Amino acid sequence: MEMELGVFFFNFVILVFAALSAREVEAAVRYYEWSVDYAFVSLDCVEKLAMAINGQIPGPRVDAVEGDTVVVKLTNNLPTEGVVIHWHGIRQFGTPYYDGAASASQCPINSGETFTYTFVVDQAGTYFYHGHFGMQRSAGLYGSIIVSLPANKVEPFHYDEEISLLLSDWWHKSMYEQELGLHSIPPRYVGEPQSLLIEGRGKYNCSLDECSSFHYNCTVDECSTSPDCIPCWPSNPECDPHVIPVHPGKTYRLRLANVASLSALNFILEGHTMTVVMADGHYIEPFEVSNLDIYSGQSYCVLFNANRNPSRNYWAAINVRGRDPTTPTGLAIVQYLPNSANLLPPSPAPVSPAWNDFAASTAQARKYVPRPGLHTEHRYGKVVPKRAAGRTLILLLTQNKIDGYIKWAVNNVSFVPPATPLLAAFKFNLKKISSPPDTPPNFDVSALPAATANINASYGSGAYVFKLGETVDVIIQNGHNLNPDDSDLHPWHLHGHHFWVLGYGNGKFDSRRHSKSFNLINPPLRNTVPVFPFGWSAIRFVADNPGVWPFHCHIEEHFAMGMGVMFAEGVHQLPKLPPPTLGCGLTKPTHL
Ligand SMILES: *[C@@H]1O[C@H](CO)[C@@H](O)[C@H](O)[C@H]1NC(C)=O
Ligand SMILES: *[C@@H]1O[C@H](CO)[C@@H](O)[C@H](O)[C@H]1NC(C)=O
Ligand SMILES: *[C@@H]1O[C@H](CO)[C@@H](O)[C@H](O)[C@H]1NC(C)=O
Ligand SMILES: *[C@@H]1O[C@H](CO)[C@@H](O)[C@H](O)[C@H]1NC(C)=O
Ligand SMILES: [Cu+2]
Repeated sequence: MEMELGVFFFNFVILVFAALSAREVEAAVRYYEWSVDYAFVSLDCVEKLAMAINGQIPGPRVDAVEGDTVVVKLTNNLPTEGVVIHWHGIRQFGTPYYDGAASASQCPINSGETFTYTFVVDQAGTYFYHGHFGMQRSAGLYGSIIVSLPANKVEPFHYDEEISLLLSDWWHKSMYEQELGLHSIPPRYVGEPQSLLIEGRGKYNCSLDECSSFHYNCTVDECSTSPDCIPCWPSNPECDPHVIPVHPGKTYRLRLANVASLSALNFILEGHTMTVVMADGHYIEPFEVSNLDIYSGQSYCVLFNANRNPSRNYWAAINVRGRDPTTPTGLAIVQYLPNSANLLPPSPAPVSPAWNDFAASTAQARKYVPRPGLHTEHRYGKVVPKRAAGRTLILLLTQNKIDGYIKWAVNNVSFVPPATPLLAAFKFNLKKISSPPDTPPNFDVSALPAATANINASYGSGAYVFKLGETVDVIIQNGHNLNPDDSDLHPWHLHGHHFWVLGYGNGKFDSRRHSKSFNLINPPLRNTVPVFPFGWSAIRFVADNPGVWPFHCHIEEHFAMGMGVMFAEGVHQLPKLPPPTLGCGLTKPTHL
């Protein structure tokens, strides 16, 4: 144990020193101690088993200033399972082993163990963290990371105060039932969420008692004497709507992030226009919206002025996009002070554009362009390489079967998380790691994607290996589900990088025709990009961050069913791995 602490301390000192010398501004250390536990929660009034950090869902908010070092000492108090936390949008330059992705960057933190994450937040913006082992994010393991500008820098827009909101979806079945259901024959899909949550609050109608298991006005005490009863109690303060107090006339910066398991969301601030100013931590040319699409894994900053009739309150609302919704609108209350928080807005729940209006969604996705001249002093401010990439991957997304199980596959390979974290496997050369195909087998531009006779795919746990500094283009090509007429929307997220979005298109990607349409003038930098049904999305990044970085669909269920790949870069320049990140699979001491 002493030895482990020594290693942590060593890394810690190096990091703070590096941050100081690079920026010549005093960087602080933000220290957190967290305990991960199971908890009975009633976020939408219906009680269920979930995972909480320090008893909270969302977990504690991480607040830091650009250049600070965040230290999170995490104790796993889950009695029977491991845990990891991923810091979504933080690139972990020099610390790939603290990225918090099971099977990629570290071994799961075992039950009863304490592990300390130490990393620099090098770019101001709105980020979040979440569980990245199995489907732990959908169990409630998530929270906000807010990185502010240091005192010597100013935002390129004005606001008086700021508010952060995590948006998500919620099921009454536990994560375990959901996961086992997906891995069953026939599959038991999780279905649409029962509720949508804003800052971990929703409101299920307790009278909708499909299976007579929970009852209106049934408290925990009453249920304890009735074995088939699940508490659902609408006046339970735990499921009171989240309240956003505002002062009339002031301008607010709203930090939004979608941490949903499944749902693409559309956010509305009733009666208020929003000006979008930041996407995934990058300043963008401001534009106004009345409703904002936000895909799982994405974050935005929007400004609004509390300039409406102050005698009433208003709804903040989220609706499902991209899937035929059966889930009611998720609602929070914008409280115009000094009105009471209990003053319900007099209007019905705000309505979003039709769930399948993909033309509207694509048009909004295309509106994001970077705000020029900002952040140029930083590593992330560098311009997009204009020359053709050294390596181009075309990743075809299909739904397949393996031994009768329904899976998602990328170029016919369905990802299975390996027991040995790939970072350690490369670092110590522990095993032969397979390379999945760069392009889909039998990819013919004249045919529709994945019109394959053989619906069977294969399992894989390999990685794409890139040379350090190589420019990489990835075309994510949507195919179809087992039903050939059906294609889902998939938000794709890359760890360790922010990538340039070069373009979106419908149908099949034709490199000769479509690469000419790439935006190489001012493509936006992001870490999560939607891939629309039967469409493609093209991204570019530079493989300049030695590590192993998951690139995957941010839908929890899809990644659990194999929809992801691993990118390994600079594998001969990997840093020393802290011993506490090891200990599983082939990294057991007997193998080293
Ligand atoms: C809740 O569901 C019941 C039964 O379907 C319905 O009568 C009632 O109007 C619903 N309440 C609300 C607030 O939607
Ligand atoms: C639930 O309890 C509240 C408070 O005791 C009561 O006002 C309400 O009528 C009850 N609703 C039902 C459907 O029993
Ligand atoms: C797919 O795999 C199943 C066994 O899991 C097998 O019965 C079937 O023949 C395979 N299909 C093809 C086209 O190979
Ligand atoms: C996909 O993988 C399966 C199982 O290994 C194989 O039978 C099939 O031919 C592959 N399909 C293509 C297009 O390579
Ligand atoms: Cu997906």
